[in-house]
Amino acid sequence: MPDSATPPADAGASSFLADVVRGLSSRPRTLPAKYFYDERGSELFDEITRLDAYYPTRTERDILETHADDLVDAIGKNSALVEYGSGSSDKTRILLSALHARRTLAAYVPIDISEDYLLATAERLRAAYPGLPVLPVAADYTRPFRLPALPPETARRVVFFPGSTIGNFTPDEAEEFFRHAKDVAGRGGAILLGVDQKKDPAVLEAAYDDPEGVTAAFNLNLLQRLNREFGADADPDAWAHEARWNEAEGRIEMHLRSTRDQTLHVGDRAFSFRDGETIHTENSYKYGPDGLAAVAARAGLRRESRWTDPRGWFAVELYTP
Ligand code: AVJ
Repeated sequence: MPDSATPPADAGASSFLADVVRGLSSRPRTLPAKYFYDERGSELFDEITRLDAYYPTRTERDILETHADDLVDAIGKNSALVEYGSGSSDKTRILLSALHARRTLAAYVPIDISEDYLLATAERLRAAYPGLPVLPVAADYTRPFRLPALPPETARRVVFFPGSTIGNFTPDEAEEFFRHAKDVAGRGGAILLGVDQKKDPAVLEAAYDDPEGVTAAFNLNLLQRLNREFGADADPDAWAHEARWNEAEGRIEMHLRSTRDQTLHVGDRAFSFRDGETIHTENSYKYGPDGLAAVAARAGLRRESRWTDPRGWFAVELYTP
């Protein structure tokens, strides 16, 4: 992934529209989950992480807090922590506090697509951790990007990918992700990530279809985003949120189900939907205890350590080349 290709300034918007047209033209119809996160979507996701039903964020935080000392040891001395999709760096503060207390971190490199938010967060972190080099990179980490120059004392790079975002990838895509992350980490480096675990489907379905309706609003926001950005004419009342556990694939799927026959106009395109037809908007893969390690092994990575909560609902895992 690290490379020099610089996309043109409007590449973001035009590839979004191209992805939308491609996804709505294909069968089954799909929209890529990465487009959930405009400003409204990011707010809704923040709200999701505070829901009673949505256990992953809270559980991962508990794991990081409980095992902070072990994690600091595993990350090692003079590491540069490179976080993919850092957002508010909220959970990372648990690690940063533990690492900074021992003055053992060489640099923190948050990577995020939303530049304003990233730079504001970087400023707050510099204030919270005086002396820590915070080196933000505004980029889509699924595209080529370049790492900034790291302080000379940097001994290794540790890629941090929390939140079970890896669950949005199919196992093949996750393998591909591991190959790229392995390149970024380099020899002597490591990958530290959070991965949600298989559990009672009732717990999973509740986490993705909360009684408060926040996840439904998050899913529907994708259509409203098309209305805002491309003048589409989606009627939010004509679409229903759906979360299903797909046992065969080991994933929670989110869909938007058309509640009537209708035509959706996006730009100069028209897409017809029958009553009950769905747009598949997200996969959230859940792994068994050794499931992700098997995927990583295909990318030439070895699992060094694994930390989990008492119920085994979520895991934080460390991989090395
Ligand atoms: C941010 C991809 C980890 O899959 O749990 C939350 C996104 N979707 N509720 C997840 C999400 C619906 C979340 N990830």
